[in-house]
Amino acid sequence: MAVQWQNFKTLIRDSRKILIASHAKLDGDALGSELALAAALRSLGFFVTVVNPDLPAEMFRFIGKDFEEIRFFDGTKSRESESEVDSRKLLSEEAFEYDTLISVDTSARGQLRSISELIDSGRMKVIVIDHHAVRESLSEHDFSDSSKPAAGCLVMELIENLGVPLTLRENGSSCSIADFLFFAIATDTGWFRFPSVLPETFAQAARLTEAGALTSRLYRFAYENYSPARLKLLGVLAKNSVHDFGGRLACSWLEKSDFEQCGAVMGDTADLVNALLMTAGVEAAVLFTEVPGGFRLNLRSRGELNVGRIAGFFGGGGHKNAAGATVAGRLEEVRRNVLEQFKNEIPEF
Ligand SMILES: [Mn+2]
Repeated sequence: MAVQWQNFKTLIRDSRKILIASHAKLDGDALGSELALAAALRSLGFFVTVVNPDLPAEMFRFIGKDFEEIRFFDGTKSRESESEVDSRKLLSEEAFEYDTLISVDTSARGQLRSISELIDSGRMKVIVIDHHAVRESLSEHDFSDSSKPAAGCLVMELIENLGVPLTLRENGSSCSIADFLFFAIATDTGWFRFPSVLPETFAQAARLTEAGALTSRLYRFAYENYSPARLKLLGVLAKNSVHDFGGRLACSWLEKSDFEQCGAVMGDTADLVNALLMTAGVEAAVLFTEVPGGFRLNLRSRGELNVGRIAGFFGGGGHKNAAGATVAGRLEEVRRNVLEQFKNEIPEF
């Protein structure tokens, strides 16, 4: 059933100060949805602050002014040389001045970290806008729809319902609402190629493009932002790749010496595992990255193959198609154990 946005308007009629929050490890959907919603609600006269459990990745710096203004409530070091933020202090002294909290792209307490204390306090109205299939019930005011490929799709419906123009750009911001929403939807759908994409997703993308979203510029910021060191690391990953189970499983590894040779840092490995899915016939991929005492596993799969269970076996976690774990031991031993799990998990493999 379509989300009843009319009820949202009624809900916030008496709100004055609104917090917008999302999950830890912010992705493009979380960030784009938050910033679009914040701009829209501010244009309607609300006082709005975006808060998050941790820092957005550097790749999101292109959003400019808004990037600097995002607040953190989880005791993480705030950007650059600013001092450590005491989340509890902020939570008690400042956050409670807000009367409404809107959680976008998550309804999981664990993902909201200390922000969930605001919800549990019962001192503010809580509204959820999420698209994940598995959800906790954080609030009776839930505007979620798991048929949507991105939270940005829901936030866009809401903004259009509120009558705020998608072309709106706040003073000093480098992005319009259309840019934020396009970034949210495009990144959460792998630039419109995941099976979650619906005909209406393209219709939404068309409206955002009409509203002036800088689509190719956004693509560049999302995916063509490698450092030279990261590109070299990708080369090592490709060179080290091996295929097992008749080409259905691709593995590769990056050792400490590889990082030194490439001049790369741990953050340069983000999403590199996906490159292993590029070979024909591959159904799952594992990247082993050396960490002190062992290896970090990044697992990916397609379709029904559940790498989340494999990560779970090693004490990690994640989803069916994307998961991670850290395993102690030497590379050969860790790799052997992981292959063993693939054998157990998928007998027909
Ligand atoms: Mn999302």
